[in-house]
Amino acid sequence: MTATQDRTTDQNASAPTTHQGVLDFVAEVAALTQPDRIHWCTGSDEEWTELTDALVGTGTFTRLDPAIKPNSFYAASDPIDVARVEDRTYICSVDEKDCGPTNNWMDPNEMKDLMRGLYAGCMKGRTMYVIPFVMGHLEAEKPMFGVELTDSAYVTASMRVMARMGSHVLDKITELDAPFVQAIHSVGMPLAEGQADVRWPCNDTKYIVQFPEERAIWSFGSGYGGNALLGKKCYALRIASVMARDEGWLAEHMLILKLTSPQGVTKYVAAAFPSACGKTNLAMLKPTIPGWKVESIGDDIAWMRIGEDGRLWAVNPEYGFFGVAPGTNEHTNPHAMSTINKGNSVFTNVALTEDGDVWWEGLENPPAKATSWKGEEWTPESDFDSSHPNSRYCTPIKQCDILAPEFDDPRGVPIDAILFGGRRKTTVPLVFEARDWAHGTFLGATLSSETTAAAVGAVGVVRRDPMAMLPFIGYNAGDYFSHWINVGKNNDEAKLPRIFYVNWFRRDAEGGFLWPGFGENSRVLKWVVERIDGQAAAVETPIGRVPAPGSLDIDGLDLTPEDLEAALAVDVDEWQAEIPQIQEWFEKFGDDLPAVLWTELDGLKARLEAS
Ligand code: GTP
Ligand code: SPV
Ligand code: MN
Repeated sequence: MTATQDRTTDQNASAPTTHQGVLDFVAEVAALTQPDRIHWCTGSDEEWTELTDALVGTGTFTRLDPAIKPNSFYAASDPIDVARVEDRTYICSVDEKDCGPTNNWMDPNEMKDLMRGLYAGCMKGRTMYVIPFVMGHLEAEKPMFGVELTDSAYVTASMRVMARMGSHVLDKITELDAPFVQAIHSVGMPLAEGQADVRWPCNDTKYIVQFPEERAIWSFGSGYGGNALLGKKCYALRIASVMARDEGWLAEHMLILKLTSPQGVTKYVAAAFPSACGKTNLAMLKPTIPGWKVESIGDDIAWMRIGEDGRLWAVNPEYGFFGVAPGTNEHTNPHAMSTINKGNSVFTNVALTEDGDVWWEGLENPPAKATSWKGEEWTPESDFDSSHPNSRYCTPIKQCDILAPEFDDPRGVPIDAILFGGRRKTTVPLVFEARDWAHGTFLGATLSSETTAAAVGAVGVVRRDPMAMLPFIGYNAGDYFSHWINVGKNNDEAKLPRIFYVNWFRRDAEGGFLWPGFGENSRVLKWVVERIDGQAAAVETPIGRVPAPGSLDIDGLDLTPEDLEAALAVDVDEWQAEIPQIQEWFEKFGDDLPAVLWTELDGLKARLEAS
């Protein structure tokens, strides 16, 4: 039996599964989209070679010099397909109210009619890849399966890096007769007989649609990561957040790291920062303070459940890093550099150098000449960037030399601290601590950040991005806040993580960063764990507890006392100005906003007035 079938043959007879749900799903989607061939992915090395060879053949991939980056590839997208498309992303719950005021909604039947029209014959001339995958561990108590059907070899290759996938997963789905998330993806560019393909097929019309009740995902028109690798944002955040609401756990846009002190004390930290606001960099941080060690567990998504011991246990459901390239270098993120330098990676929308390597803004040693992501000749003197600001590397997590062994533990790790944070030029201090879980939930619910190139649209505009989940909450955000509040209410708070808020991005009057960031953020992590262990002092302010003078370790740091003070300052006037914005934000949710959050806002108002 070969893994690739002609669609006209009896599909089910030669399919590598007897799982009726999978067979029906594949047959139905094939009948609608009419691919020329169906390929059941095995996940083998041979398959990877075939896929990447084919992608090189069509010009989608350029092979990098194996002596520099073995088994690695360069891709440049269509300039209309570079980031997540939030205005084209829908939560099609049966009841509009369940989608809430922060998501786009359409009646699920109406959406399906519309999308069936787009899907009809959309895979003609192409291969439909069947990707059986599992988010999280295959040995989890309840493995979280999915099957993505896609007509993109680029997506298939990327999914192999980002998720556990292949024959062993399909076998497990079959053996357990397990339910799975149905995920359909098409680039939306059928090929007529004899029509040559383009390097980056996509469609001007894009839809990224979640059907939460059915646990189904329909994506059309884009080949870009978050829109097309459906295990990631669509499943592990949007659909999983709905499952988490129903089953009492949390699916969050968070990194997970392990921090070990010079005394050998280990803590686990999860942190939610909006897209392109520093999760990957913090997850792989190389501490500048002597004796401290960071190991990575995840850089983008955390699934967290209350364990039998009452603590909050987190796993990273992914298998790779899909990281922002620009700004990554040997100083800012040496561990990311060594991970990608081991090869087996895909680079999208960066620059291609003449010696068969990749380059991007912020990387050391700019080449004298390169091809920009748009295919133009680029030199260091060019007045345009070589790489798109949301260009990405896609690389196996197993190659990370500081991967914590706990990554392979299906139970995950018990979280000691949760950090919320965003990009704010003003107002928000470097770090402060919440008083309790409800206050921490308030900090998360009011998280604000300047928009980035990770989503199509304006960059640098301050918006509320609750828990860094604004684009990813698969249901009513008011209910999501209640869910967070209930996690605190229904459990022993003393065993739950302590909640902090950080801002690496505050600026001075000249526009420079007040805090050096990156490896120096280890100083903030140290303060956080010393707070948990009752060792570091804090002062109460109207917004929460900030480091007491002298409690933040700045030994050896080239930072003036004035800059440190400015980085930590709580300016009452700036915070007063936030109040009406938070008020307006909360009003969006009407009765769905948990009353405790209004109480928290009243408390903040009163404390600011009294100060
Ligand atoms: P997504 O993958 O989009 O969810 O993003 P992320 O949160 O993982 O963001 P990432 O760590 O990739 O950082 C995005 C950008 O912020 C990169 O250009 C980094 O160089 C920059 N950055 C990260 N940490 C810091 C920091 O501590 N200080 C400053 N100034 N910039 C940072
Ligand atoms: C993000 O935008 O938050 C990402 C990149 O992590 S993507 O997977 O493309 O959404
Ligand atoms: Mn992300």
